Amino acid sequence: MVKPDGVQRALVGDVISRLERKGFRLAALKLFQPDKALAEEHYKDLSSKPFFKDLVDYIISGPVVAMVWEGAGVVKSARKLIGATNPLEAEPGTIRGDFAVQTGRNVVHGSDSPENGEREAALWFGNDVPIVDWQQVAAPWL
Ligand code: RTP
Repeated sequence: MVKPDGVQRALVGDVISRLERKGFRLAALKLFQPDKALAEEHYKDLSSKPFFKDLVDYIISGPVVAMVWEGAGVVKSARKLIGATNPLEAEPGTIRGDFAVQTGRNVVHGSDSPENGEREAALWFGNDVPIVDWQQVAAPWL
């Protein structure tokens, strides 16, 4: 997901481009304004954290871009491309390392397991996730 700060800063294209160039396949995409209930459910594992309210306020502060990406090892690899949670600790060359300075404004979210990816896709797109099943004709090994 491109978080509201990423959308406001016109970084959507760059985030998509990095995942595309790596060799992953975009399977679903949606720009929308999340509500509080959805943000709270998405981050429910963090509900006891002191920053939870600020996190939810941040996620609902504007439109986000939810995406489903497919490809071998995509969850682990996308987390590497995204970089550390604290952008000041994220390596240069990662999305957060290149574009952010605050943990509370770190541009993107990436699912931390395939299971959570499926849970989050159902949450953000609805149970019938509109996955487009297609092949990269120019690079069928992907
Ligand atoms: P995400 O879920 O957004 O991809 O981030 P993550 O796995 O790298 O980090 P996680 O621990 O799951 O935290 C989720 C988001 O909460 C905000 N956060 N703020 N100390 C803080 O103020 C703090 N810690 C985390 C960040 O926006 C983080 O991405």
